[in-house]
Amino acid sequence: PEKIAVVPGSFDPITNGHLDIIKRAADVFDIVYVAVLNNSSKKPLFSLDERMALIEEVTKTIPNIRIDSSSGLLIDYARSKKAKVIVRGLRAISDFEYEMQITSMNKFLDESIETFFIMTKNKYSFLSSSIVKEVAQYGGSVEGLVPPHVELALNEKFKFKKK
Ligand code: COD
Repeated sequence: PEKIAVVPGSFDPITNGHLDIIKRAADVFDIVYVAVLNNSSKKPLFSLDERMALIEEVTKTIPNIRIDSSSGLLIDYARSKKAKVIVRGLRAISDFEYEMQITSMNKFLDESIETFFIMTKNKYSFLSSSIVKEVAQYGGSVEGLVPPHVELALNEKFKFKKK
C-alpha cells in the first residue's frame, strides 16, 4: 500500500525551512499532502488562497506532493486522506513543548496516526515565518531564507520598493 503523510502548517508564508521538511518527507513517503490549516492562535498575513498559491509555485517540481487545505481538525484531515503519518519539523528546544502537546492531543484523538519529526537543517534552526515577516515589514532582505517567489510576495504585501 502507498505510504501517505501529511505535512500540516500555517505556512504564512512558506519558508526555506518548511520547504526543506516538505522535500525530505517527499523523499520518504509515496504521497505527501501539504495541508494549510488554521492555527487559532495566529492571525495570518496571507490569505488561504495566497498561501496555497505560494506553496504550489515553490513545490511544482516535486511530483508526489498535493497542496490542500482544511478548516477542521488535523486528525480528521489526516484520516480523510488515509494518512498514517503526520510530519512536523523541529527547530530549537522551544518547539519541543508545543509539538509534544499537539502530538499527544492528536494521539488521544486517534491512536492509529503517528507523528514523525524531521530535524531542521542547522542553517534554518532559527528561521520562522514570523521572523521573516518582521524583517520584510521594515524593508530588510530575506533573500536565502524564503524562495524568491515568496520574497516578491512579501515585498508586494508590504509595498516595499527596492532602492
Ligand atoms: N525548519 C524546520 N521546520 C520548520 C521551520 C524551520 N525553519 N519552520 C517551521 N517549521 C515546521 C514547524 O515546526 C511545523 O512543524 C511546520 O514547519 C509548520 O510550521 P507553521 O508554523 O507554518 O505551522 P503551525 O505550527 O502554526 O501549524 C499548526 C497547525 C496548523 C498544524 C495546528 O494549529 C493544527 O493542527 N490546526 C488545525 C486544528 C487542529 O487540529 N487543532 C488541534 C491540534 S492538537
